Amino acid sequence: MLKPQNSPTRELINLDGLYSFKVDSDRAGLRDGWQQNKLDTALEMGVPASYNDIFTDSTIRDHVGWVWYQREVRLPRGWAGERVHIRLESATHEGKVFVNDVLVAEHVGGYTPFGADITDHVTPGTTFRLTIAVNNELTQATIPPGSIRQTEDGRRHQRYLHDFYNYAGLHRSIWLYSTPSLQVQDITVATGFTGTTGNIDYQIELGGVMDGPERVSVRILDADGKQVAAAAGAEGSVAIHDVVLWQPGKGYLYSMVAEVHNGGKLVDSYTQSFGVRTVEVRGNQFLINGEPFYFTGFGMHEDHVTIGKGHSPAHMVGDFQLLGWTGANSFRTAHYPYAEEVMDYADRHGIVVIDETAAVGLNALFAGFFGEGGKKTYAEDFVNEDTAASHRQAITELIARDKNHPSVVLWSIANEPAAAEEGAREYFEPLAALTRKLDPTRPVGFVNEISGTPETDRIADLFDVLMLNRYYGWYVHTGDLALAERALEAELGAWEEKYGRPIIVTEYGADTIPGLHSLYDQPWSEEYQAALLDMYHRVFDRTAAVVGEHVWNFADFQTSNGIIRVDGNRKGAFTRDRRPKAAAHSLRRRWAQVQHRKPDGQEG
Ligand code: GCB
Repeated sequence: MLKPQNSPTRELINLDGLYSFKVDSDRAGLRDGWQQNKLDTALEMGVPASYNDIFTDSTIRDHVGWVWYQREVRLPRGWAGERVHIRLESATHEGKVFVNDVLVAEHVGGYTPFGADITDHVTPGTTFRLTIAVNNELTQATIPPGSIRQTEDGRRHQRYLHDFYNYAGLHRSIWLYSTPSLQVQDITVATGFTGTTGNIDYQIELGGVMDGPERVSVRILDADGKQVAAAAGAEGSVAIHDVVLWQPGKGYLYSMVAEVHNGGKLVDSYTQSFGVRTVEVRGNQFLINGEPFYFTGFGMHEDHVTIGKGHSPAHMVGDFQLLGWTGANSFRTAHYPYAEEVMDYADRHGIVVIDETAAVGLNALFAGFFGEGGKKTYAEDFVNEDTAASHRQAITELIARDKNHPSVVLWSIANEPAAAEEGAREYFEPLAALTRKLDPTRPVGFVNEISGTPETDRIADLFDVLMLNRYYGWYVHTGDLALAERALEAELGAWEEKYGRPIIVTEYGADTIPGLHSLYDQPWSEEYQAALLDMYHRVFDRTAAVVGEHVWNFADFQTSNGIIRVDGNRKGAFTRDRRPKAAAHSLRRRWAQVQHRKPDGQEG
């Protein structure tokens, strides 16, 4: 799935900004066809952003159901004869897009793009009414899953089994773009190298009306725009001599200009960037370009004050600066695909990414927090065939969007599913196979929680890498780092011995209130957070199979209301407004020694 772009044959208009906004409290909008008229509302809402923290009215923040966005859009006169498309980078969790009265696109899954060819519904040089309905409901059939209950006083309440606030709305950009009727629809690039020669296998998919004989060709440009290779055909291989590899800390990118000619005339042109690199798991090592790679960094969240999960270029650059400052060479897109701009930035700056689907909370253990102890995960009333279908869609859409990003070195197909329960293998075996089929070039993993021990886990062998979230010293052996250290070392040792595969500890950390200090091992203090991380690092340094450390979390983030969270999850090395806690400084000291390659453009 190609990101829209401007090119010699395509034009792109950004539709971000203010929209009329209406909350559908009575669930009347779809029934009454709100798209047919100007929305009856005085509210306005900025796009992109979550709407939840924008308004002072708590019924908007807590609303469960549809909200509606609307604006007028003028189509350029010059687009006559072109195909016109609309694309939403995301609508969390479900979106319906109307052009004037007509439903042109609908999509479930809050973190991946969708769109439609709207040519037949619009007229160049005139305006149309764009209406977008967005639903934040999570059910057994969605990824992530959730359930809706009626409160005693008749309100609808959304429950979910994940530890981040259910922010909703139009979190990412909206685009209007033109293409020729015969167009490049998809490009897949796979790279390798032998000695100093890069080998690029590519595949180009055309769409639209073919009036033959189309001629497809590619030109490869280096980072300075100089042509270094070329080939003809919609599928093939090209060699790049004296190749410059994409490396952690050095995000060197080439461009593949894919062109379609017909009768000597350029019909379509699309430029796909890519990096030449390899990824491989060998024994207990994770290799990038044939060299052992050690992950330093964080599980993150798209989460900021006011805008919630809204993408903001300035906030994004700020977060990458802080990653560089701590010496992080990588991060995990916990617990959903991030905005594609984030992946592009990581590509350009040589930051390594573990790319995760939104499959978080597939675990009855967490239902216990809501008084539903004893529930089974893989059962008709919870993770069932509908969940599996949405999960397949989530994996398919993630790979379709992110397959050409060199920064992505590993797919994480779920966070903390029930791995030790009956039914886990039957559920995950086909999903692991699907992921490998869709992308044979990258390793595949899932993120395991503590009830899946080396003895009880039923699915670890289906995956290439062990990704473990462990909270010894926090949820287990709280405040006792000595016992925590023993337990952690014993468990990591058991995984190492049983599987001989690389282990990335994808979460470890402690909630910490900035400014709370203690001489003792006191949970919530800044000293305790730093001491806990130090303890983990001692164990990692003694365990050969550990190839990565991702602290939970990069920054404090918002959660739903609950008595174990104080204004959100406070395990950040940075506060929610991105000030360093003591732990951020100690991570910076450690990672300066662990990794020597700094991301491009970052102050060391
Ligand atoms: C986890 C989850 C993460 C939570 C974290 C915590 O295991 O993967 O989403 O936020 O624990 O802090 O409890």
